[in-house]
Amino acid sequence: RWHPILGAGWRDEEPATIFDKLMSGDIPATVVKQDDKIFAFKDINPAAPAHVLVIPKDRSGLTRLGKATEEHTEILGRLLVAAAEISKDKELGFGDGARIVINDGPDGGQEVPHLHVHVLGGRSMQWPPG
Ligand code: DGP
Repeated sequence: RWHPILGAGWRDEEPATIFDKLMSGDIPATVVKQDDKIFAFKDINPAAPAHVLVIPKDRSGLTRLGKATEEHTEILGRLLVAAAEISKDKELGFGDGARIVINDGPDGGQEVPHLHVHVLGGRSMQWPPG
């Protein structure tokens, strides 16, 4: 199946989400970082002074973290390394440290079925989360 960003060989039985439209530029987004595998952008509804989402460009099989298998090991590492770099970016409003969150499925509060890593910062976080 052909994908506007990923080209041939893309596979996923799950329907596209709004994140595909952000990646293609159909819906504007403030892009923070991207490479061949990952895409990072500012959350439209920030829950902290700095709030960035990091997603895999190819969400094949990864509509949620709970679907991850051994084959996703590399992309999961890439997402966390990107989150680590973003969390140190003072120009984005991050201080010393951040809250890195993955909401997984209905009980986790996930709304968009395309795996995404929340990178939240710029204020002191509380525990436990709500
Ligand atoms: P979650 O609840 O974990 O599925 O988080 C989904 C996040 O996606 C939520 O914090 C808001 C963000 N989001 C949803 N639609 C858009 C959009 O059109 N643009 C941007 N930048 N973020 C979006």
